[in-house]
Amino acid sequence: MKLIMAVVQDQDSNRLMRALVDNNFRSTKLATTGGFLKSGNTTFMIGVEDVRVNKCLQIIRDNCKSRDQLMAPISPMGGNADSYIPYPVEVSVGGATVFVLPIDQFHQF
Ligand code: 2BA
Ligand code: 2BA
Repeated sequence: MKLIMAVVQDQDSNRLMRALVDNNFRSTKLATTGGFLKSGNTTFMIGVEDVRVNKCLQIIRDNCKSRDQLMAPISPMGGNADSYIPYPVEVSVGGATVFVLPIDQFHQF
């Protein structure tokens, strides 16, 4: 068994969750925050049998889009002036950042 952890954009999360349910994958959705943009994103924890990992990855790929997002200028107020960015910067976010971890044990009590 593997644990798939997928960080996706909030806009894609409902569609992805529906697709996972439709394909009989069980998951848990967490509200998370990206360290760089400091804005909300969504992390899915999906425990899957080894033989279904590729199918799950395919579903994530099909349901998560990459988007450009503007990063607001960082105010120097109260902070280090070295980190001041005076203009908005466009960054490309997602589709999905996915980790596949081995599961040592899986219990449901
Ligand atoms: P939920 O996904 O909201 O599922 C709640 C309960 O609904 C499940 O209880 C199960 O009895 C039933 N259920 C879920 N998916 C089903 C399906 N495809 N067909 C039939 N019945 C289904 P639990 O199995 O005790 O799970 C409780 C919660 O634990 C789940 O909430 C989910 O958040 C998490 N979870 C369970 N298995 C998981 C897995 N493989 N990966 C990630 N999270 C899991
Ligand atoms: P954030 O950390 O808010 O990052 C959003 C986007 O900003 C990133 O998109 C990337 O394009 C850009 N970015 C992040 N750090 C950067 C840096 N040091 N310099 C320049 N640009 C940077 P994605 O790479 O698609 O990542 C989307 C979200 O996935 C991230 O949100 C973070 O929550 C998560 N993530 C990405 N890589 C991760 C990792 N190695 N470990 C844990 N979480 C990760």
